[in-house]
Amino acid sequence: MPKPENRNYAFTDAFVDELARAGLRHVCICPGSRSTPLTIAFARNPRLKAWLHFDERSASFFALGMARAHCEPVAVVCTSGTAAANFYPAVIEARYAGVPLIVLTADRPPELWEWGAAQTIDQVKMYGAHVKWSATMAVPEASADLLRYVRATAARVVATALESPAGPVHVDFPFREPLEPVTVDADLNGQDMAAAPDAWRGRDADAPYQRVHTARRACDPAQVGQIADVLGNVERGVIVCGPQDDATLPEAVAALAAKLAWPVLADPLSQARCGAHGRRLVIDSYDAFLRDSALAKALAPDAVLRFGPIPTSKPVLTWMQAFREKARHVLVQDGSWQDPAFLATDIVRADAATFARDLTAALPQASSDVWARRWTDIAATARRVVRQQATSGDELFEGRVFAELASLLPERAVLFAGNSMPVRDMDTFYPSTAQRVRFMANRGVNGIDGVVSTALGAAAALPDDPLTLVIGDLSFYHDMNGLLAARQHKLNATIIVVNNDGGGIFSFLPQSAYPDHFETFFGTLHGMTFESAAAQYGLRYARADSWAAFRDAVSRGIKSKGTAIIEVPGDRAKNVALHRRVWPAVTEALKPMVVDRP
Ligand SMILES: Cc1ncc(C[n+]2csc(CCOP(=O)(O)OP(=O)(O)O)c2C)c(N)n1
Ligand SMILES: [Mg+2]
Repeated sequence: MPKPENRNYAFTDAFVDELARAGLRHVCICPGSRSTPLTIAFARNPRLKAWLHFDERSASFFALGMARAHCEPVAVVCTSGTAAANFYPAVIEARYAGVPLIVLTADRPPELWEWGAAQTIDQVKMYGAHVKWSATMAVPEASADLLRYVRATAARVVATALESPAGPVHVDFPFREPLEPVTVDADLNGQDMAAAPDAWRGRDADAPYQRVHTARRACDPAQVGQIADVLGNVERGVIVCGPQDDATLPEAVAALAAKLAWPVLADPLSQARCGAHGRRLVIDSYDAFLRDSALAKALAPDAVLRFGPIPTSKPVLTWMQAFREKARHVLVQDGSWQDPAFLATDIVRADAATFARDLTAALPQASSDVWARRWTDIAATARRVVRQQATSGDELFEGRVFAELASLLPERAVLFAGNSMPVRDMDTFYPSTAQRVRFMANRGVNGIDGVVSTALGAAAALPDDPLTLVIGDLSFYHDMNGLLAARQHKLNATIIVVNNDGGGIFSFLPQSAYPDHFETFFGTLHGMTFESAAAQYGLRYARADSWAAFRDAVSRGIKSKGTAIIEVPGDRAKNVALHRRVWPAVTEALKPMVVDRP
């Protein structure tokens, strides 16, 4: 490391050096003056890639998308004032989705707080309970002791962000002037750098200042044995997998399901629905068939083993609630608590994949698979009917987007679903396939904000895996600023905007029965189309007026370099009717399969 020019750079060079030693590879930087010591320290560190963004809200969601795609920390830097407040929505999503985001805000020094200094707000613990740790740094001094504190803080920031449950960490940096890298001899006078090389240059051989050894939580064998005793005797059990990003979980769950002979209700976002792992017991069409009350009753479980958050599908939750009195409900969750309906009778605080493997080893092989076969037979019929319903005729039915994508996406695709209807339609209409597809969405707090940026961050993180985003028009509009990153960073992505001219989801809700206010405040007709938005950001554009045009545009989008926007015109009222046509067709087809519980 070169000698720092002044006390600010002694701090920031050491901090950034230590973040890199702890494994940080990417930082998103927004322009500003007060943040100059951080910006320049990041820009000149050869081990880090800096991504420039103009808009802090988009920058922080982009960083969130990168962190989520890589399952590793990503940093984001801004100046003081409202710039830092623009990070807030992404910080909240990171907190609830368990994403390791490192938020670095520059600040005025304490003597200027609350004295009318420009661009100065209270940044001490400004993200409240939404970060795992918030540190306000000491004002920089160039001494060995303070640099050891800086290095240890950086190590702690990375470890804290990653420790389960992963999440955001905030560090506020008050800087006095000069902010630029001008040499100030007096700052470094009296310092014998050779006497404290660990502080000034970091530990030898690129070793981190502090290596943090964090264990994955596991249950002890006696606890695993107890749960194996309970579940091993149950025939009518199900495994339910909610949204999660651990790529090793699907295989572990497949082995566990095979041992128990239980079906696996796999949310696409659990990563267990599609892929090369064993999918024999994976149930994909539950959202359609658990709506049928006769069938739901006939399939009442005696035990539920649930991994992670509640799945997207409302019918699954309703079904679990309906039989809560009778079913032992084991919830495996590491870190956060994921039980909004208070269903759990047993809670396992352990890493999910580790526990799944330990439990598999402790269980005897189930003797019968009659129960599991019932589920897989029902699912196969339901899947066929759902597909038939979605793809018959040539209306531009929103759910069909996902049925079509299942045949269009290549191996190693990334499919990002916007909140509102896209994430729900993905659950209902994307079948289980052998293709490895990484499913993503911002399901921490289900915001329709920042979705374009999060998806583009994931595209930046995974440049070899073609990314497709399906997003509603309001959500797309909300983060059009985020499109700049696609051009600026030459990202490859296919963005499918389902433009039903407003909030389509509200037509499914009871508010739709109040016509005096519905269209104005919930339907929110806006009349926009997005060809000119694509032009503004220099992106390719296609309007899909037919399914043939859709397939053609998506295939071209996936194969071509750059980012394409494909607009699919929707009709909110028709969309509700088409969705509501699917469920009775499924019920009708499954009637012969309803066998009452003996
Ligand atoms: C930041 C934020 N604001 C408001 C909401 C409430 N909300 C949920 S869905 C929705 C409508 C979304 O419309 P669109 O993106 O077009 O999707 P569609 O419902 O048409 O599928 C709104 C406003 C939210 N989830 N997040
Ligand atoms: Mg819409």
